[in-house]
Formats: sequence, C-alpha cells, structure tokens
Amino acid sequence: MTIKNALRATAYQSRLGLEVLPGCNLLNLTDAQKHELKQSLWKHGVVVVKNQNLTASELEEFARKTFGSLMFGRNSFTLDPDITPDIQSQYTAILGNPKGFDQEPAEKIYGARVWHQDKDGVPRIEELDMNALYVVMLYSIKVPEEGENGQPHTTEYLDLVEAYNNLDSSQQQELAEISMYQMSPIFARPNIAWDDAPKKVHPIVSTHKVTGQKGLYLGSWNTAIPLGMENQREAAQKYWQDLFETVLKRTPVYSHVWEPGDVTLWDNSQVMHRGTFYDSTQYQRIALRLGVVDC
Ligand SMILES: O=C(O)CCC(=O)C(=O)O
Ligand SMILES: [Fe+2]
Repeated sequence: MTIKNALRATAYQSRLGLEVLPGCNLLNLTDAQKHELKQSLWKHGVVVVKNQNLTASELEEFARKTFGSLMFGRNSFTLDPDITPDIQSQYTAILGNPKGFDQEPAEKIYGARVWHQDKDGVPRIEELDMNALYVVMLYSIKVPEEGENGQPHTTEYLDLVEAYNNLDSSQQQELAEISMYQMSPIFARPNIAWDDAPKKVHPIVSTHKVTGQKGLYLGSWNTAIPLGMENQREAAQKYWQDLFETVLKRTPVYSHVWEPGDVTLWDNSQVMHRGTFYDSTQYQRIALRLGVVDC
C-alpha cells in the first residue's frame, strides 16, 4: 500500500451523498434554501433530501422553480391508463416496475446498470456545452425489499474529483492533453454514420463551472471517443475501459441505500453513477427520474 492509500484508508470521507435541508418540503423552498441546495450540490456532487411526498408534476415544479425549465422529456405525452396519473408527467420517467411484478427477471446488466454519465441530451442542444450543469434527480416512492446478493437496494456513485486527485501527477499531466468527443447514446451505434451523429468535444480533465475544481469527465463507455480515434472505435472503447478501470480501482464508491421518500440529486459534471439489480419478479420499484439543466 502506498502512503497515499494508507492515508486514504483512515482519513477518506466521501464528499458525495450529503443529506441537505432536513424536514423541508421541496415544493415550498425559500430562495435561501434553494441557494443552499444548489451550492451543496455543486460542492458535494450528490445530495440527498429525505421524507418527500410528491407527485410527478410536483417534482417537475420543484425542478423548474429551482433550476429552470430546460428539461429533456417526451415530445408527446399521453397518460398510461394502467398507471396512476400521480406518477406521470411530461418530463418524468418512471423507473422500475410500476405495474407490478415482472413475469421474467430483467437482464442484470444493461444501460443504466453500467457506469455512466448522464449528459445524453447535451450533444444535441447547440447552445449548451459539455460543461453545462446537468442535474438528474431520482425520487423513490417504492423501494425493493432486497437488492443485489441479499443487500439493500442502492444506486452507486463515483466521485471523479477524488478520482483525479488519486492519479499520479504524470497521469494527470498525460490526461490534461486529451479531449474526447461525446455522443448521445442513441447515435453511438454502428449503423449511424460518424458525420450524422451530433457530438461535442470536452477535455478529460474538466474544470467545474461553479466550483472551479478539477476532476475527470469520462462520459460513457460507448459514447466517449478520444480525438484522433474517430476511425478506431474499438481502440477508443478499449482506451476508455482501461482508463475507467484505473479510476475505479483507486476511488471508493458511494452507495446510496434507498428509503421511500428519498430524492437524490446528482450533478453530472464530475460524478458517474450506475443502477443496481433487484429481482423484479419478486419486488417492486417505483422511482421518478427527471433531468434538468441549471440556467
Ligand atoms: O436505476 C438507477 O438507480 C439509476 C438510473 C440512472 O442511471 C438514471 O436514472 O440516470
Ligand atoms: Fe443514468
């Protein structure tokens, strides 16, 4: 164990997952509370507000009043008659199995269950750069009684400021020279020509828009392509996987153990995350998810 690791083993405390505004109702925040929430979010990367009781429209209202009206939702929204209207709205997605237990277990590994960063919509919006403050919030209404391997159900978060600080200075300098294209996942497919996919470029070593802190911006395994590797997509994915493995080995994971009424908010600038498995043939999960850009 290096000295750096020995120090971390005793002194490390994740900046992620701070509980904020205990006892508040997200619908009735004062301007001072909204300010506190946002400052904590930029500083801590992931914050948690507990004991909320919201409809989907109310979650949208909170997002709009706190961050602004730039959300990515469905173009034409129609209510699903088999789901209570309370948990449906244009900009919220429902995660889990709101209609009851599934017949077949879901695949263990897919989309949101691999480590990723959520700025999916940003490459498609001309006026936003990759450093935009893209916040995602997840509100748990019903939590599965059990998650992976008999453990509680969680969502996992990885701090890319901590990851940057844990690299050797030679690695930090090497990465400071490299930028990557970021594509929206729906365009990151072999049947879509490179020129047809909207993309934006960002440096791997990013500077946070508000805090000025340095961290990594990695994007996701199939959407991030180092400049110069546009014609070597397999090599680009290998580069990404190797870099990500180095990061994951050196950075502790923050697992948020869900309780009903929890809202987690994460700032996708310098935090990655992944969802975890639960047995949807035995347990029910209902969570509302909404993404908004702070304007
Ligand atoms: O399922 C989860 O807990 C995480 C889902 C996710 O990645 C997202 O909502 O962006
Ligand atoms: Fe995600």
